Amino acid sequence: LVNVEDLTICDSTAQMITKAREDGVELFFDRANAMKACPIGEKSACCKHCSMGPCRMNVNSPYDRVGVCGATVDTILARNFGRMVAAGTAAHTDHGMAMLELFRDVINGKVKDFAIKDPMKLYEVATSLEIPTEGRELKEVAMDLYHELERTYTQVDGEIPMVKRVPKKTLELWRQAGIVPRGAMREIMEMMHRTAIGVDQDYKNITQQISRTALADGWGGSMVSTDISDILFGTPSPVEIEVDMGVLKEDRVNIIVHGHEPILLEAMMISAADPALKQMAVDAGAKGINLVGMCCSGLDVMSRHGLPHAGNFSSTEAVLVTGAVDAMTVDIQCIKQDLKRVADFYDTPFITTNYRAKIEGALHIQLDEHDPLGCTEEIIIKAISRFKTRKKPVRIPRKTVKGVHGFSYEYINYMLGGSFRGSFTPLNDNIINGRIRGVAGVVGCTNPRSKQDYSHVELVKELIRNDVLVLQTGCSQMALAKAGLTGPGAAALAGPGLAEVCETVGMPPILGLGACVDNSRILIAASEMVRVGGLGDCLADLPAAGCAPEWMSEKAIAIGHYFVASGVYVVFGHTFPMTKGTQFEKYLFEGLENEGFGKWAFSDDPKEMARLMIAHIDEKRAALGIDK
Ligand code: NFS
Repeated sequence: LVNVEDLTICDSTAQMITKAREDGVELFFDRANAMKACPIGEKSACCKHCSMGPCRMNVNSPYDRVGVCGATVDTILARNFGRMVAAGTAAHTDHGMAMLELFRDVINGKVKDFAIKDPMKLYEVATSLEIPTEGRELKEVAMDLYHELERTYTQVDGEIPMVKRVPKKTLELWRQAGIVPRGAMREIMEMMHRTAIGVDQDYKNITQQISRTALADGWGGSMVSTDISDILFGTPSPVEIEVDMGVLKEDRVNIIVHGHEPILLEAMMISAADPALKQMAVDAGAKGINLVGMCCSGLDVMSRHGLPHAGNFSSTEAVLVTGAVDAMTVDIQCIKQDLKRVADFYDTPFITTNYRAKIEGALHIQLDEHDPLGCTEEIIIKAISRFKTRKKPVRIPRKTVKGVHGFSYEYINYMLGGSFRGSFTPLNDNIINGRIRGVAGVVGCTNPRSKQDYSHVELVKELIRNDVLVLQTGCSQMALAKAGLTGPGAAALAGPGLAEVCETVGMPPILGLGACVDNSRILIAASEMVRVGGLGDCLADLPAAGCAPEWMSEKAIAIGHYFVASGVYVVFGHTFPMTKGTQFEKYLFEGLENEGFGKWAFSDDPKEMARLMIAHIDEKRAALGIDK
C-alpha cells in the first residue's frame, strides 16, 4: 500500500484512509494504485469506434501504423478528444436544461416550493440578451427569457443567445472559423456523428467541431445553468464558510448532499428547517439536523447560503468512513459507484434522487421538482432513524477551516467599483500599472492518481506570490479552502503589488466563484475586462491563463477547450489524453494560437505550471505594451 502522505495533503482524508484500511474497506486511492493505467489508452492512442478494432497505435512511434480502416493517430486522437468534449458538454448542458425547465415551471406556477429570488438578475440577464424589460411584468420578461434560452439547446441553425455577450473581435474570429454554436443538441449530435467510423478523418476539421461543441458548453449550457440558478436561488455574495470534515457533528443528524444540481440541496434546506422534522431529530436524541454539502452541489449552495462543506471529489468515500454520516444523498455527476459499498459498510443510507443517475442496489427516491419536499423529507426521516440506531463507532476528524466564498461576477464588479457604481476599471487599471500581473483561473477536479489537493495549493500559492490574481471554482476551490487560503489572511502570501490591491479593495487574492458550471462567471468577468478597455480587444489579448492541475472528468476537457476556443491559455496537469510528437498535439499546443485562439499545455509539476502561466501572462503584457 502507498503511504497515506503520498496520497493526499488533506489531513482529514488521510485519517480516514488509514481508518478505512484498518476497517478493511477499500477506497479509490488504493484501487487507483493497484490498477495501473493502460499505457496506450492513457495517451489516447487507441480507437474502439467500430468492431474492426480496437486498434492500438504505438505511442513511442505514433506514425508506424494506422488503424484497420486506415485511421491515423491524429484522426484517432482528435476523435477521442472530440467525444470527451461531447460528453462533458452534454453533462453541463443537460444540467443547465434541467435548471431551465425548473425556471419555466416556477414561472408558470407548476412548481410552488421555489420562486424567483433575484428579480434584478433576471432583468440583467434579459437585458444582456436584448429582451425588452421597460414597463413589463416580471413574469412576462421571465417567459421571454425562458424561450430565448431554450434556443441554447434546441436551435438547429443560427447562433446561441449568449454569444451576444462575447467581445466583438472574439465573436468575429469564431464566425470566420465557423465555430459559433447553433444549439447544444445539434453540436453534440454532430460531434458524435463526425467521430464515428468513416466520417471526419481530418484532425483539423474535427477540431473545428470540437471548438463549436465546447463553446456550446461554456457560453451555452454552463452559462444558462449559472444564470438561472442565480435567478432562482440568489446571486452569491461573499459569505464566511466552515469547511472540512470537522463540520460533521457527532451529536447531530449529519446529512451529506453530493452532486451537481442545486435543486436537491435547496430542497433539503427547506425540509431541514421544517419544525416537525427538527423536532423528530430532537426526539431521536440529536441536537439537530446538520446539512453538509460536498463537491459542486455543496459549492453552489454554500456560496448562496453559507452552508458548511465537507470536502471535494477525493473525499466523498472518506467522509463515509467517519461513521458519522446518517445519510448521503446524490443527484448527478462525479458520484463514484463505490460510494454505495462504502456507505453499506458504515450503515449509512445512500440515496439517489435523479432518474438519470441510479446506482445498482442503492435506494432511489426520485426528486420531482413539482413536489421536491416529498423526496427530501423522506431522506431526512431515513437519516434520523439511522442516527437513532447508529451501530458503528463514530470518528470525525476535528479539522474545520473558515474562509470567504461566493464571489459572483456581479459582486466582483461591485467590490472593485465601490458602493456607488460597479466597475471593472480598477482591476484593469491595476493590471495596466503592473500591481496585478494578470489573472488566472485555477479550477477542476482532484484525482486519486495525483496527491489530493497538492498541485492546486502549490500552484495557487506560486501564482499569488507572483502577483497573479486567482479565480477559483469546483474541487480546486475546496482544496484551497481546506488549506486555509480562502480568507483575507492569504494576502500575506501574495506578492507586494497584489497584496496592496487586496488591502485597498478589501478582497482576498484568491476568489472562489462556486461550482464548475460557474466557470462561466470567469468568461463573463474576462469579457468585461475586454469591454472596459486598455487590455486589448479580444479575450486572447488578456494577460490571463487557466489551469486544472488534477483533472479527471470529461467535463474538465470540455471546460478546458471552451477556454482555449475563447482565447485563453490552458494548462492541464497530471495527465493529458495525447500522444507526444503528433500533428494533433502540435495543433492543440501551438497551431490554435496561431489562428487567434488560446492553446493547450501540459505539465505535471505545479511550479512548472505556474511558470508556464506566468510566462504567458508576461507575453501578453508585452504585446499590450504594459510590461515593466
Ligand atoms: Ni467539476 Fe464538480 Fe469536482 Fe471535477 Fe467533479 S465535482 S463539476 S468535475 S470532480 S471539479
